[in-house]
Amino acid sequence: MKKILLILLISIASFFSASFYVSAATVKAKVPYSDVYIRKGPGTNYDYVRKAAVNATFDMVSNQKVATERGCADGWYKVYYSGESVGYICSSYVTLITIEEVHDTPTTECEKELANAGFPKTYWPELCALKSQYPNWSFEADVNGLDFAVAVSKEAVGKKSLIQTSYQGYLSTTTDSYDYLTDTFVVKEGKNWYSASPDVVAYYLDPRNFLDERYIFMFEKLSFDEEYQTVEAVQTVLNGRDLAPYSETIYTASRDNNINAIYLASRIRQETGANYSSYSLAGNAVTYNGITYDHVYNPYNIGANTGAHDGLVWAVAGTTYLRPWDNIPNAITGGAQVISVTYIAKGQDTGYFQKYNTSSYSEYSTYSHQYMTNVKAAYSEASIAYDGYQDMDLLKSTAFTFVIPVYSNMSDQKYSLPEKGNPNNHLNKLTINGKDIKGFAHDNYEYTHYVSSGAQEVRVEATAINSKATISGTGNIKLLETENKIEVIVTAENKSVQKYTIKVVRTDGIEMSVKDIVDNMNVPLSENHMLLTAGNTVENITSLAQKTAATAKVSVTNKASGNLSTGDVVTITNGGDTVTYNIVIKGDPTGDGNINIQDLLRVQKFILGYTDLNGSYLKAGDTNQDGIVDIVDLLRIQKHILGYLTIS
Ligand SMILES: [Ca+2]
Ligand SMILES: [Ca+2]
Repeated sequence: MKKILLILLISIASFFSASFYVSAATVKAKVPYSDVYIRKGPGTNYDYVRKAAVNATFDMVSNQKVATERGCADGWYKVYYSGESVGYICSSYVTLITIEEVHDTPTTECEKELANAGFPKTYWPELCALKSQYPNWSFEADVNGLDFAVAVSKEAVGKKSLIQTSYQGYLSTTTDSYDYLTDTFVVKEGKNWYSASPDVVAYYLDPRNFLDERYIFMFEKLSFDEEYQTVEAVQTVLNGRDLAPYSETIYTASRDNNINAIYLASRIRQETGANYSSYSLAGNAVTYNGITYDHVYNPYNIGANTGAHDGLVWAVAGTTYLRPWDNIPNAITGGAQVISVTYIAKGQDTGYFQKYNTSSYSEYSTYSHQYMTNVKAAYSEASIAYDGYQDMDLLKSTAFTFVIPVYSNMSDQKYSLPEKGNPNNHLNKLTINGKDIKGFAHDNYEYTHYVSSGAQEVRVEATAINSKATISGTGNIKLLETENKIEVIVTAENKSVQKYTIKVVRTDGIEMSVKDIVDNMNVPLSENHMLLTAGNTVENITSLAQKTAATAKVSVTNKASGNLSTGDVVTITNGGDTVTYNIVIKGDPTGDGNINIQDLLRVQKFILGYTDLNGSYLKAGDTNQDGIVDIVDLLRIQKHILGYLTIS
């Protein structure tokens, strides 16, 4: 669907400007359920293309239903997904929502109220929809003045925002969280808690993603209200759970500490399931300061910094808040005191603010003193509380107050969840003309490669670390310029892209350093020694160098031509660059260029301690380059002389 967004920008002088957005309302299909399929046609006889994410909204081809071919008697909606692709969703699972195109100037009473309260325009459509459905609800803006991008960066570091998920695209790829080379993520807590990616943090931090009747409860103001917070409501939240018999205790603790009772029960359910199978409720024994407590409980996991056991230690590590918590009622009531005194009374008086301390009236530093690390904790608790209210039929009748943060510099679009796939877009191999490119590293993205001025093409090949990543830009590539830029593009499963650039320079060689030339010659080096096999000559070393760089000059001390010997010194010059190498002919410790009986005797004497070998001559005696000259080298020289092997 093409929307026409007409933007008139009027600027009057340099200090005044105004903008107006004009557009019609659009209807979208929202899928508030899990496991709903988008299919290729209007019937269950068609394949599905994918599942819709819970609460995903889709642009509609038409808001008229299409008759079913099989299943879904109510008919199907034809929708756009992934941009322009078209699919069908069973209308039974769809709620039609009207999105008023955002405009700058409030027009309705509701918008005027919200604007006056400090809500920017991007909050209006959904809050007004809620207001019309639930007239008793009220919304307060907490305009915190925090830059949204800064808030994301502060909440996405270290262990502040953790997630359990099978979607690797949701995980952080910072160096302390992920190793591209091995494609492994670092467990930050427990068995499978990982750091969430900044995009995921942005999604959960953006209040506009949760302005629906279920998830808005993360912003519910958490003070006690006897009008609707009853023992029965607590029982509803804990229905079927082991702690249901403690509903009265939870209710009383809430009332006495001015905490929302339904929220308190939701917190217990979120942290422990409110079941004895939880480590924190099983009545495990804890020894602290030499004292053993046989049964310890912590239904809120307070102080569980690196795991549930820490919470049990905290539960006996002091006498405040009714500790030690060696029985469930004390643990329930003492924990309520902690939450009340240290969070709600200090300005973190919503589930959201307890997870993300961005409250402008918090007594603790922004981004610190956060109850949970789970990036979704407030979201999950909101869902539990909502179910409780709904089961008690309290949604319409109750005058809930929601305190919703407003950040500075939020984008006009809500921040959305990232792609789910693996994020690895790195290479583990990059070759040019069949050889590893010089200086290859998976995180080195720029290379220079020299070829002779007559070269017509190069062959570039690459493999990615993760098998689900795709690579483009490889193959036989024609060289049309002096400098040719080759871009190898790696696209990860999650669609993130990494570019590796190879500059291929056709040259007669004058720009090349001697080191580059020697690298291209493919001669093994050991520090400043060139390790050669017997039979190499001044001419062929010169020719090798000049094949890479025609301008290279090669000279050998006291030798104009012919066989090279151990002990020769070769000087290579190109442009202004000069490097000198010591020649080692492997198996020639005598330095005459041949491998013969003299070399055998020289090594034998060295092993027996009758003579010494140094520098190039010692390296020449170490025919297998294992760092020592020993009987193995002696035998290799012997076999070489006898023709059983060739030292190479
Ligand atoms: Ca020799
Ligand atoms: Ca050796």
